[in-house]
Amino acid sequence: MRTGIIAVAMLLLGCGMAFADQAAEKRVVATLDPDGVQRVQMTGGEYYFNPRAVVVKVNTPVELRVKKTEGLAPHNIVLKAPEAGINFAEDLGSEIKIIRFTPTKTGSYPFECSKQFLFFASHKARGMHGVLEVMP
Ligand SMILES: [Cu+2]
Repeated sequence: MRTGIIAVAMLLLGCGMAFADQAAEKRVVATLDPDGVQRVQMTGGEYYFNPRAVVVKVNTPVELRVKKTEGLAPHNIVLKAPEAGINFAEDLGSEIKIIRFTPTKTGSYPFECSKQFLFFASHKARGMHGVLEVMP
């Protein structure tokens, strides 16, 4: 009986840690490299971005290094916030694509994949979107 309880407790603990890991993986704070550029690696696939939330510092150059996971569906990453110095739309490929910008205004800016196949739900509607958080 006692071992049963311990086994269940360990199982729950294990699940909790797995979820924590997943959550941590989906929100990433950009690393500020010695050259003063904040870099983040991202992947896009069916139908998600990982990380889903990217945190950067305002008025500091950013480099998003984005690539597509395996799969036939084409993907892109689009963020239109010219008022904050961010404005890009890049098709993703199996090679890393480098997207450079310097955010000039704090706030939360949504990005998405704007692809859609015929009459099917858009990639964005299927979950392929995220948010860039620009912090002071
Ligand atoms: Cu897509």
